[in-house]
Amino acid sequence: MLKQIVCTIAVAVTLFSCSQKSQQMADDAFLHLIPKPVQAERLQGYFNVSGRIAINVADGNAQTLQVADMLIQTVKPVAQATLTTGTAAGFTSGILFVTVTDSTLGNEGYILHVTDSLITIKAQRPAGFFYAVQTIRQLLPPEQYNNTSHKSWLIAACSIKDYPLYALRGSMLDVSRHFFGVEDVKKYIDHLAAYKMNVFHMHLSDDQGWRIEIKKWPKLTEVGGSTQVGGGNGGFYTQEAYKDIVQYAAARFITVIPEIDMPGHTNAALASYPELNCNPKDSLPKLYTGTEVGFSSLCTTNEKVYGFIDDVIAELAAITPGPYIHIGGDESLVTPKEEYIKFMNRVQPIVTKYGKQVIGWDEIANAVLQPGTIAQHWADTLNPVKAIAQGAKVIMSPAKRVYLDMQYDSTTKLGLHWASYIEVEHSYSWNPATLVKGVEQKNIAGLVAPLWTETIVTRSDIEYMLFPRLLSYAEIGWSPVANRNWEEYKVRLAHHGLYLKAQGINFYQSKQVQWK
Ligand code: TNX
Repeated sequence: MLKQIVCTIAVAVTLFSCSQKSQQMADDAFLHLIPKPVQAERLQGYFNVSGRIAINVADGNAQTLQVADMLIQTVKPVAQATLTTGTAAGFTSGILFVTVTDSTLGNEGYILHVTDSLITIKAQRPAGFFYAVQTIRQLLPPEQYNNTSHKSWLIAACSIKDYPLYALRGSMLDVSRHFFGVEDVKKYIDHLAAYKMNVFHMHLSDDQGWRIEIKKWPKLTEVGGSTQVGGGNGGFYTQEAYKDIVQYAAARFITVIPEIDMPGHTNAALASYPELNCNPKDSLPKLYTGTEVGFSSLCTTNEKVYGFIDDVIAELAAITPGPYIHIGGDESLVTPKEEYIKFMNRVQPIVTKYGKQVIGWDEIANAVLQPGTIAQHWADTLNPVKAIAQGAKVIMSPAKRVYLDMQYDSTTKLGLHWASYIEVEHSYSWNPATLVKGVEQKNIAGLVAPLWTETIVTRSDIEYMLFPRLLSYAEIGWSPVANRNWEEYKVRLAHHGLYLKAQGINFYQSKQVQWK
């Protein structure tokens, strides 16, 4: 008898402390969202994620149904959710997706209202629902990623209204210096999506490797794709593999921006086809596996080169549903300046002819920019001003703040430091709209953080350079400047470390942050 009573008390105490712990986790989760929402208010109570949950997507939109399905998969360890469509009237318990008209939300904003019985998500467009679901994932406890022993999860009751500051938010992966397969690329895309980024820029060609199949010019990949920095086997994406990546990204509301770098950074192409060189009778340049930059150039005075570019852009445009094609244009140190300008003036219309908007690294501002061309600022602070003077918008990728290949400090083993060391605070504490004189918020299309891969070989290397700085860039791109403050951010980041750990992500445990 006594034993029974003791046992009952013990179970009761365990249950109580268990639920207290769950409540504490839900309270914490609400306080530590990244990127920080525009408005967030805590309400009383908790939504219990367990048992059976009804999910209703009122308008039955196909993309929104896919988003709802992602939520169903997320809660699977603790709850069985079933999906219905049709009228939301009388729906008082479960999860409700409602399409609304509210221009303050734009295409990507959402309203998330959580009570103890009902989660209501409102958005104008499917992307808004997707971002609400990313917020819900952060409101759930970290063990969603690695533990199925819990019987239920709690979400703190709250009211959130949220939408992005900049239209384009994302990251670039250099798949030329080292090649990364489709699975690694999809993982990269997952990371961007989790932090509400919507652009994945693929640096598909450089001196060390050509990575996208072009059917009319097969040697680009057969020869030009056969190696990489350090002399490994390289690799390339077939057009089918690329389409698979594009589709995977699109399901996560991410636009792929493919880049073919030209006229410089083209050794892999030059080594594949004699006619791209100015002296085709000379022996072909050798494949290059080093890390120097600025030594190669397509022959800009050779007509055949423009036919080649037309073929490449035609095939790339046909498999790229997004509105942009990036034509590089950086560090063409051996192309005479006048030739560079003529070249860029000639290549831009090839891109627009195939219905795409041009993006180029900031040097492109020295040419005559076509309407719609965007300059991506990385180093020279006069170039973005020249672009703006021509009516162009700028993507901000300043090397000294957002290059993910920059080392954290002098002890970092991976990466480079030519632009700066970038510790976590340095990655966070700046404002794209005040960094460069003459570049204001209205001139900025967005923020893209590049990961160059001269020294990056494995998925674990990628994670170490991305995390936690990617989160800084996600927040800078999304959250209002007035909501951002390093002292407060580093507390949120410390807590968020639990989520990174639960996912097994190899992240840099900066001493600037008191990790939980
Ligand atoms: C500069 S940024 C480059 C790349 C290098 C990178 C290394 C830019 C447009 N060009 O070719 O990989 O630095 O940090």
